[in-house]
Amino acid sequence: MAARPVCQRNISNPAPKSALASAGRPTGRKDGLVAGNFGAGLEIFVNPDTIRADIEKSFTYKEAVMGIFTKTTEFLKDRLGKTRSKISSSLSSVLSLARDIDEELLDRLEETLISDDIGVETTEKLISDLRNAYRSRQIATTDDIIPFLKEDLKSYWPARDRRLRLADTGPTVILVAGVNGSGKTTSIAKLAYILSRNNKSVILAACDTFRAAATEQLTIWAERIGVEIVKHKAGSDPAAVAFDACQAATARNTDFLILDTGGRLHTQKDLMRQLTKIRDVVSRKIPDAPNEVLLVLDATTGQNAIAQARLFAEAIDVTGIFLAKLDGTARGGIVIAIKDQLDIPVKFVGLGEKTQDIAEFNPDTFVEALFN
Ligand SMILES: Nc1nc2c(ncn2[C@@H]2O[C@H](COP(=O)(O)OP(=O)(O)OP(=O)(O)O)[C@@H](O)[C@H]2O)c(=O)[nH]1
Ligand SMILES: [Mg+2]
Repeated sequence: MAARPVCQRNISNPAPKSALASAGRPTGRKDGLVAGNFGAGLEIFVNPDTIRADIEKSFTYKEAVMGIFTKTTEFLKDRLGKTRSKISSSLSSVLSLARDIDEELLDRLEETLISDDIGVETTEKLISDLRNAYRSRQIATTDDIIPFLKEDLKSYWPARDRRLRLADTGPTVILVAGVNGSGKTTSIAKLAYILSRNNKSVILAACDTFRAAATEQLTIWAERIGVEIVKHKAGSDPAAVAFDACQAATARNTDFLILDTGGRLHTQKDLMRQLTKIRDVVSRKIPDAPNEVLLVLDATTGQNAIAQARLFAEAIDVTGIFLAKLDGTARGGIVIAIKDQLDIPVKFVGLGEKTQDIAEFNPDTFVEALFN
């Protein structure tokens, strides 16, 4: 069996933070141990160094979890090749014709950025910033334009939480949703692969019982990756699968439970009803779960992906987007349009069909990879 990291216990066992919080009011010391008053006359002696070390480990753990999805700019450049060549060729064709920065050039740049799927609102903001920078002599020539756009774009994503939300105690539950074919099952396999290769225990739940092949597909991934799967017969109640999976994850102190869901039902209403039913079962079984509701969007569908996100967000509290298939499209600018139009952070991007082809979304690396 693979060695478990020392910090493992912080997700499986009661959080050290809450231990310290409940030990809250120190009531005395004995042999170097601090006594905490737990109320009702109950006093427990704990070693403060152990608690402190535990807390430090828990922070390290949380940071380590996101670090494992990091990819280099070179990797992203390679996978975003289609978008990159579209953006760079359209920008260079506009810039190569211009000698000075003037209103005509700014108009042409605006058209180009919109056609690169960057979104109307963001483009207008970029152009206005560019105009102000020119007027204030922050930039002087057309050579300054791309470096300026890059820096301006990077600042466009606020430092809001793009990290995976982790449970303080017990399993971290990730509910994965999205329309059929968007890339849910493959994206789940990618998450499970990276997590399990980093010594986190993972259980997958096959809640897409509508299509028999869906459970089969997830089973194959689970076997390949070497993680457990909870599944029922085709046609059974997806909420019952979720129930059993929560039970298994809690009983086994699993680090992550990831639930795959159906993307197609008789009607859109049925689909949303099923999703909220699964979510309700999960939150009844595990406090604060699901910690993350990840919506998988297919980047190749452009604006349609944004319309889908709105529908899902109306039905369920979507906490993050997994933007799949960014490698297969020249429409990578959609990440910027998503920022424009939705109040949901892109947390992960899918960059190929293999389990390793996943990266956490990092604006700096992304912008560097998009603009040469
Ligand atoms: N190039 C590329 N292909 C991807 C990526 N993610 C998924 N795919 C492919 O997209 C297709 C659909 O992926 P699935 O994971 O089956 O999608 P799903 O949302 O689970 O589909 P349903 O279960 O039918 O709702 C498969 O052929 C995947 O290999 C990606 O990041 N890049
Ligand atoms: Mg699927």
